Amino acid sequence: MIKKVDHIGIAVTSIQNSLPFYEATLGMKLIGEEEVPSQLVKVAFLDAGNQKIELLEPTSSDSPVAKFIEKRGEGIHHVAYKVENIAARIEELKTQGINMIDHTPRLGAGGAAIAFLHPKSTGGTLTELCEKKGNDVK
Ligand code: CMX
Repeated sequence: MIKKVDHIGIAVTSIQNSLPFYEATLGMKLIGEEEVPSQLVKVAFLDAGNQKIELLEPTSSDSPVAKFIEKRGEGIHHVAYKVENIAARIEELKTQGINMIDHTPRLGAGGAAIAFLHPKSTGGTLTELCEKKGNDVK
């Protein structure tokens, strides 16, 4: 089912304040930044080799990321796995009793089709399926 880890999402209060650690200290290249209005977040993707790091900054206090930071503080928010044929993968997971947050794929950052699995169904880690046409990293 899983092709690879696509990215790790990290909740931050400010992308601008967090970037120097990833760019200057760790030496990662910034791939791009964009706003995802449907998720009430601004994101920045960094190249971590064969995977990416996604910094997530809430744009509203109603954002799931704002609630996460309020409850748990900044830090790892989700792990996203690259899949093919995401709609079929969602159906497979449902038949295995997984509680899907998204029952159909929706549009995520970078034009990817995404769907989240509820952390209560995954042993505590918010998990994302991600399907993107074309090649990895970028
Ligand atoms: N990882 C692990 N557990 C999490 C979590 C996360 N990221 N976010 C919430 N939880 C846990 C909470 O700690 C809480 O656990 P307890 O009941 O044991 O206290 C439980 O899930 C419910 O949390 P809540 O604060 O009451 O929040 P909600 O139920 O309202 O929402 C969730 C939780 C996961 C359903 C919601 O955050 C969601 O739909 N997330 C998917 C969408 C998303 O995160 N979008 C932002 C990223 C978008 C992108 O990458 O493009």
